[in-house]
Amino acid sequence: MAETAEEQPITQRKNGLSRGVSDELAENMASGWADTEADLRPIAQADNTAARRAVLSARFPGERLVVPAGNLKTRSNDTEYPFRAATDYAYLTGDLKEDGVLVLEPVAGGHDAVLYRLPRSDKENGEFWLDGQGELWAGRRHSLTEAQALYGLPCRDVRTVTDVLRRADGPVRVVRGHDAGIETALADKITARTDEELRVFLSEMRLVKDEFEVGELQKAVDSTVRGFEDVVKVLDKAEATSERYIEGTFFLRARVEGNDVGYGSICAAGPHATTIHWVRNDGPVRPGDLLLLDAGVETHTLYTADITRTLPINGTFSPVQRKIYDAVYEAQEAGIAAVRPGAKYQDFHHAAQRVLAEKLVEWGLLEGPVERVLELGLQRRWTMTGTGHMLGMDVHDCAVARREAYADGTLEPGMCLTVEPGLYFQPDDLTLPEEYRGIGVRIEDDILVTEDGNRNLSAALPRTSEDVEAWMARLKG
Ligand SMILES: [Mn+2]
Repeated sequence: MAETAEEQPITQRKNGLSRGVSDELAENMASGWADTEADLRPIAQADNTAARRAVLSARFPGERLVVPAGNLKTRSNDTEYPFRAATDYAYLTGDLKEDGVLVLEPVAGGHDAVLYRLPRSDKENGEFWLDGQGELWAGRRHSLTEAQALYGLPCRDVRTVTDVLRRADGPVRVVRGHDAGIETALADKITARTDEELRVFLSEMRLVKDEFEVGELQKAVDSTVRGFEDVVKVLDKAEATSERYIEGTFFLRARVEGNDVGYGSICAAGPHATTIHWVRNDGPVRPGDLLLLDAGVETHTLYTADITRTLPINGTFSPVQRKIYDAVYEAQEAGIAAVRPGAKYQDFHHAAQRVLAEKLVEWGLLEGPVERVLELGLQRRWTMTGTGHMLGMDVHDCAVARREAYADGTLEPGMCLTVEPGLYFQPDDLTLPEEYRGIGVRIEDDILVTEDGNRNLSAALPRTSEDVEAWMARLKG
């Protein structure tokens, strides 16, 4: 609960600011500040978030639904990790600040949505300047009136929410994993099973993107395309330093045009490209090797791109690099062609895997026939991963959707997924001829399912080996 001057001074703040504060200074700091209340317009997606809340409301009539934003997490001592709002909370409100809680209160005919949020800092009791998270230190927050205008929701002080929820009767569900305080307050009213149903429903809601979301995904992709161009332009600087130069270059674009990167950038030069989740990015960048760059800008509304290109660092593929690259390209073409409304979700995976299995048999790395290879999954020693995943606010979006709705489901217009086949020949794989070892290739694009097929949102980046070389020559020239 809010502390007030009458109850108790703020003494246990981690920055120790309250030590040695005279009454005169306390009184001085409490006043003399201008009223800065602003008249704000609704966020661009206010109508979309309202429509999403209406869908959620219809699924759980008569039940109180609690969706927390999450809290700051300590990195060390008194510093915190950068905050990233919980996806479900951001999806339903558009708000991205810490400590918020969306509550859908059941009423006749649906729900009333209330957004609980931190208000402006209290200046009277010193919170404003004595608390390390007070506005004087951490920056101005929106007032509840401003937040109400922005998000189109009645806003209340979040420091009252646990009491409100504890006092309330009737069934309640909470999205778990983000706010331990809320879960503790509701401990005797919630069950893991019913809460999981809420989480699964929200994940499945996000399978089909609305028009606003598709626009944001395109923005994320467009920024990512520029980030890839930035990287090609500074490859010589990466050669002089390490993969970190590539990571830093892409990150600059992500921070300037978006909120952040949507996931840790994979900047994998040479044999590192065969490590699927290579995020250490501390290796050398050598001419003659390939660079596998898997990165995505996250927009200010938290939609992320997820794109991979595999580039010859010196600008030209060697014959064996080109052979492997062209095979992966052919597999990706087959995968993308299988993305259309009405297709089974797994069709694009099977289409891409078949091409790769054919190539591996053709090169003598696997014994045919191809049908037997596919049946036994023998190609997976070198294809390793699934061929893609849903994409949205989370890079692996809709991750808790039920199998029948996602992996065993059917594609619909508005779904967005990655198609990202690859071949990964480990440097220590003794079953391979030496010339293949240490080569990893992945090509990944972001594909929107449309009414009559699909649209490649990342088509602005070249994909064929010839187009990649021409594009690099132009940027480096
Ligand atoms: Mn991906």
